[in-house]
Amino acid sequence: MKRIVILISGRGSNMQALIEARLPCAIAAVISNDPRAGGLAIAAGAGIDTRVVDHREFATREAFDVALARAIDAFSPDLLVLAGFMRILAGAFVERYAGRIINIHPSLLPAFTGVRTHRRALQEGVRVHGCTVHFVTPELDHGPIIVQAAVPVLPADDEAALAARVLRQEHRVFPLAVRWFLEGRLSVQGQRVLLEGESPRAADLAAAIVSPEGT
Ligand code: NHR
Ligand code: GAR
Repeated sequence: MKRIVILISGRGSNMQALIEARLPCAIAAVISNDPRAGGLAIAAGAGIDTRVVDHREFATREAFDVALARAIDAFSPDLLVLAGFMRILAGAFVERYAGRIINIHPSLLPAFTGVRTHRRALQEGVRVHGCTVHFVTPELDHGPIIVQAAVPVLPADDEAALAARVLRQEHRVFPLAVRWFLEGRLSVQGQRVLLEGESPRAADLAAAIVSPEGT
């Protein structure tokens, strides 16, 4: 059975969605860079090993990355999953797990890389927003895209309302993408991700994912 390690920084609702999806893998550990992350208690409650590598205890980003890699490697994961992880990782860290790190980002990449995506989407007046699951590469938020889900931006939306609508989609597509990885169905060709065995029926499914769920 494949092993995954999940990295979090906060609430951990995406991590929880992965736990509840009963994926065909062992969740070897949940690791947070912040000891206050609410997700740590959720993971512990589910019987999963937890660790904290507090970035504030390190003088440099490189030293943090090295300590984080050491904590991760103790669990020898096949896949590293960033679920609301809020620290930028240097190229050397990413290369160590090349092709084996995926992230969920709260925008339709390549729009709105970085943080505070919902606020910026509202400011820019976009009509469609969403989330992206992608492979992590050294260039921030620019790795090959595995799956996206779109939602409408409604006139009355504030940041919280829009974030909540996007989050519901995150909880649907993130377990789906991790499952595809675990099943060995994903391959990367340049910047494109191919899903093995994608049938016309699967194309219907993809269409359902990108169709707005309403409000
Ligand atoms: N690292 C690499 N090399 N490549 C990616 O694609 C990465 C990554 C690390 C994290 C997640 C990403 C997101 O989904 C992610 C993708 C944090 C920041 C950030 O600015 C930006 C993007 C992401 C995560 N972090 C600040 C920092 O100084 C701290 C911000 C804060 O604590 O609020 O590291 O959005
Ligand atoms: C999620 O919306 C995730 O996409 C986003 O933070 C939230 C974490 O929620 N990630 C980032 O912004 C990464 N920079 P969660 O802790 O409940 O999963």
